[in-house]
Amino acid sequence: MNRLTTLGEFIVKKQADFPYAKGEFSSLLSAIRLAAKIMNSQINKAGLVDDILGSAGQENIQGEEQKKLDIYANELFVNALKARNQVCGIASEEEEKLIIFENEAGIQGKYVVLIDPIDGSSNIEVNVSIGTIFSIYRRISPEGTPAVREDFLQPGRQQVAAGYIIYGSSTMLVFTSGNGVNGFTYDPSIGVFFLSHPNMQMPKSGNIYSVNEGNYRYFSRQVKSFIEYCKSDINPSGRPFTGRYIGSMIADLHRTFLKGGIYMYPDSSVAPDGKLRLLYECNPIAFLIEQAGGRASDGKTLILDLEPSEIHQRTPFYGGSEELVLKLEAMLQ
Ligand code: P6P
Repeated sequence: MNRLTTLGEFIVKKQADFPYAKGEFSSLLSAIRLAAKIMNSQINKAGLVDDILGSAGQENIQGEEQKKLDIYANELFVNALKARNQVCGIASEEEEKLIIFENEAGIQGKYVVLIDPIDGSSNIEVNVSIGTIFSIYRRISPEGTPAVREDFLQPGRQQVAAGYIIYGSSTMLVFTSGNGVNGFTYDPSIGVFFLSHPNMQMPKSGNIYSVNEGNYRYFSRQVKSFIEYCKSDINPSGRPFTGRYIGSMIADLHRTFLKGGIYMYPDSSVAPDGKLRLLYECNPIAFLIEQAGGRASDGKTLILDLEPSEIHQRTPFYGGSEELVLKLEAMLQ
């Protein structure tokens, strides 16, 4: 049997590549790894465990109905990260306000983590892949003091690490710490993530476009033109692209990483800033896409260069194969 590398071994082996490699960072990643394993077990039996499935009967900051699993995942990741004393604060899609750790260990934490605990949660009941997205920055405020808003409002280019967990036909953890993207597949029989997708590379082009065409009538003329381009025979493939839209960003983007193409959540007349959140959805995904050789922008500016102003702000998002995102940007001019 070929020697498989576990996530733990990978972190140790690559320790020198990690920023500020004094072990805090690997401890932080191992907290995420632990929470991912627990989430995996809960999601895989969600249909059987009625206290996990279904609506929590309340809304999150986005005004979206919170699913019980959203709340469960939020508490799980927050507690797992808090327990490691490397984190001085957390921003979560499920929390209106920032979570600032003011205890002695918390104020010494060097990192802030921004997280979408369960993205695509509306798909829980229909057994479609869902995901967790995380983004990690080194704080800019002085250690020994409570984290402040500015620690969380750094441009995506400042991230020290980012990743996602996809709970699908298999559970995978895909992350970057600025030296390429690596994918680890979970073996639940022994509770270990194994390196299965080393050095993931985004195909430079592709023939899959991913957008909710139910919103077509609300898109700008230029976005409509690009969608028509994808459906025509004048694109480089000489034939209409394949349309694939799962409605779970992580599932759509994981396919894009492996097969190429473009995932789009445009601005529209009914959603002038689009729907996706900049800090804990678009920035981490854009970091991964750029590290894998792809491109992610809001149609004009690279996502990682946007200057955040609000924790829960939204942005139009176009990400995937560089050739297709460049073509879209040209058509949006
Ligand atoms: P729509 C899920 O809520 C999400 O944030 C992404 O995971 C997904 O791609 C998108 O929204 C789906 O939104 O408006 O197409 O249903």
